[in-house]
Amino acid sequence: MTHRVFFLNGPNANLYGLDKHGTYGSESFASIETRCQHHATALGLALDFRQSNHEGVLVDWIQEARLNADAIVINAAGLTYSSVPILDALLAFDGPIIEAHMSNIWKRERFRHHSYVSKAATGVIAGLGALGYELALTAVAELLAT
Ligand code: DHK
Repeated sequence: MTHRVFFLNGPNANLYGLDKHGTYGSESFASIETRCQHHATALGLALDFRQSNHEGVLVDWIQEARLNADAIVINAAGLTYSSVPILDALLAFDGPIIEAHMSNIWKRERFRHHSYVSKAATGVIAGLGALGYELALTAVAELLAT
């Protein structure tokens, strides 16, 4: 059976590679998605990779995952530190949840040190850029296989 994974990306993730400070590296969001799709295929996962700048859309997708996904990888971006609605939606999901961040959020400003998403996450990966996204998919494949 092919496991289905929702990889949900929050506000401004579509700007990766375009940020003049280079916080998230030089790789474009489209290229990161391509990497993740290739890696998911190699792992035998069906990947649904999505991005929205809107909190309610992300909540709707997390609720949709209850019916249409076996696991969630989520980078809620700036909403990580504020969104109780995203936390509540994640808490209603039964499968593994990996919280992923491109940057090492604990090396950055204090306001990025408290994650609501972490309260629902099975595991957290941060600071490894797009490699971390691939590792998140590897983790999901392992967790779903056991
Ligand atoms: C991405 C963002 O857009 C920020 O708001 C977060 C996260 C960190 C990341 O590292 O992927 O603070």
